[in-house]
Amino acid sequence: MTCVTKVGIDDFVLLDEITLDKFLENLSRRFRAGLIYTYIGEVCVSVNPYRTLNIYEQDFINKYKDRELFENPAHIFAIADHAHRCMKQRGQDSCVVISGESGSGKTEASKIIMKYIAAVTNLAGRQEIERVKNILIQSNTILESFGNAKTTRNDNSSRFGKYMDINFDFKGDPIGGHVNNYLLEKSRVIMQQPGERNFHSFYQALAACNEEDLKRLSLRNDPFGYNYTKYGGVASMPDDRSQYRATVSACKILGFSTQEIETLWNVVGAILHLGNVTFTTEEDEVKIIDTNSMNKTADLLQVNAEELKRTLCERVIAARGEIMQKSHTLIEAEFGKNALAKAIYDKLFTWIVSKVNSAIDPQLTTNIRSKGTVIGVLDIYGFEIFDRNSFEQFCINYCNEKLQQLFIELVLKQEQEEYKQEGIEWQTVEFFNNQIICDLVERPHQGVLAIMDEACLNVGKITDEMLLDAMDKKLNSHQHYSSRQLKPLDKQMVHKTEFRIKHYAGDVVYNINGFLDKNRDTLFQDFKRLLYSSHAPVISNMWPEGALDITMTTKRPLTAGTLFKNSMIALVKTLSSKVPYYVRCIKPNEEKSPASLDEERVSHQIRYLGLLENVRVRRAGFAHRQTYDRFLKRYKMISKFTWPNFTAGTVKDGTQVLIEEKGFKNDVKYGKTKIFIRSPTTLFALEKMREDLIPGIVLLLQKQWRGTL
Ligand code: AD9
Ligand code: MG
Repeated sequence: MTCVTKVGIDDFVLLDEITLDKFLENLSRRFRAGLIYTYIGEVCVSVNPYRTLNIYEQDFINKYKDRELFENPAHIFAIADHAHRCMKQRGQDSCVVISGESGSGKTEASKIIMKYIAAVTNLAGRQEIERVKNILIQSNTILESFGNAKTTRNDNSSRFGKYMDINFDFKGDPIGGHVNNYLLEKSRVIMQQPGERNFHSFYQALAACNEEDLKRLSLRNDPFGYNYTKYGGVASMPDDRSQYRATVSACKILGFSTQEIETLWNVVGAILHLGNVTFTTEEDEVKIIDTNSMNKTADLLQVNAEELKRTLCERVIAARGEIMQKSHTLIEAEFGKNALAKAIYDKLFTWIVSKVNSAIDPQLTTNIRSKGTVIGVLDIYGFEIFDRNSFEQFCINYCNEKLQQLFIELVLKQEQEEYKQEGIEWQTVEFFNNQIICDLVERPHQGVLAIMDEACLNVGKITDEMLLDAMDKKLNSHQHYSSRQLKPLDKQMVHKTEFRIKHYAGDVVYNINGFLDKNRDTLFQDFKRLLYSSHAPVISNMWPEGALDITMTTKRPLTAGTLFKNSMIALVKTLSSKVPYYVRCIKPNEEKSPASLDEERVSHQIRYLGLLENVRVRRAGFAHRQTYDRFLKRYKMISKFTWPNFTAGTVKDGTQVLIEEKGFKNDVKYGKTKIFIRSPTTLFALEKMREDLIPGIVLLLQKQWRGTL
């Protein structure tokens, strides 16, 4: 086992001065020594080490199992153990919220937590539980292959948000789970920024399919030979081949049939071929230049090639009771093709998530009817700023605002409000509340999303530039929004097609081009009908809306922005209903280097994550609080004054008598309804006394019981 020497302090609450310099000094000293975890009370701050550390093996698991946070050096295992133990003991649902910017280590942290939970459960070795654990872990492999990609900020960047519930039975063993996925960045399917890649799955298919598979898919192992994989200028990565094998094996473990696995890769291949379809115009009609690619696409999607050709070049419209064919313009054809590629991939991803969910559905995997208790693990895409930021970054960054808001609500605000309510003397800690930015995005009628939705109602009449105008008019006076009137000396000038939002984590300039289309997110009905007609059941089932007849009118679907907003509001509601644990991830440098900690970048993160405020609230705060009633119920046996019952006063009086007898007077404060205990060691000592007495009490109760016989 790696010997962990003590470097710096394990909990920022113990800093002698709460300043940015001291915080940073402690963090970097520990980072250099390979100690990447440090607490703020029960919050775990984690710095991405960018190297493999030997701190996750079995000996470490043994060390952290069933231990209190403060008994061992800071580690994410301790947080996982705490969440699991509390869930088991108190029967309360909990969740681990992992946040931090892109590349800070959130996805790795979520996997470490899941592996720890898998390692400490099912000691009885029940077969069905082993199966569930295996599936939970293997699902990450598939979801990452299809939902992650190389960006300039992270080689394995999550391009979708993921919230996974793990269900436990009364013994604390996992019996199933459920994944909620949030907005996949599907524009990546058709275009990548320089230095970036499409989703891993495309390169895996090209690099690793054997000759026979490549022949079936009519593909060549050459990412630069396909438009959809060549734009970023980065082809294969060393892991593509092994990851392909891992993905296929994970699919098998999750119960995908051979046919389903084949369809999965067929769809990936079809999209690659579709990207190579090019158009020209002849006598005002759009024609396909490369019918070869088009035929291969049709083959792999198992749809009629003529029909595909037709839907790519024209569409059927119903006007005044008549059904007519209307040829696309060149731009429309290109747009339609790209929209089709994005939609197919998006549906494929949703289908994969649904397969994962049926494989781990607790009611299907085991015969247990109750869903038991739950630990949710949230791993979303981190805050990101690229050279060019679009609708997707806008959604991703809004999502991060929402999570920061939750952190503020639960950690900074509620804690302080509780002290006030309980009448505990308290020096208010000021912090930046980002609610104002959430409002800027989501306010009804006035927020960016509402303005966008209004513009989307006027199909064909409103352009992106007009949308920007409308936003300018409504939002110009907002402190966190700016567009046209920027000071000339401003470093980040915005142009006529851009607007800027001052996010909690930094200023981001968004390019408005494409916002309306991406928000509207429609696909020509002809394509839906075509895919519904596919002979591959998996594909056909993905497009039930294709069954609708051309003359049938459908309700206008909700926009992508509104759907995302609704899913974020639902997510926050879910998280708020559980006992939260936090992992706050920090990215040490931009070079993905294990050797350097860029002080400026790290200070920025400490500031915007509100970590100093977190320490301040925590420091003046208390490790534990409990209503007098529950406190007394739990510890009454350790004092002769309160055992078996305290009758000389209220539960508060009883608590006071007990605390004074045991000599903890100076470490507690008495609120109106709760006792507040400052240091964890006091709590630990109380627990220990209780534990030591329990065997005696059990014996006593047994004697009494026998006596009554
Ligand atoms: V993004 O918002 O999805 O773009 P994440 O998820 O925050 O981002 P990720 O977990 O993917 O970042 O970490 C980025 C890379 O850092 C990983 O691929 C690893 O190479 C590296 N990393 C992160 N955490 C650890 C760790 N605990 N040990 C070793 C790590 N390497
Ligand atoms: Mg990630």
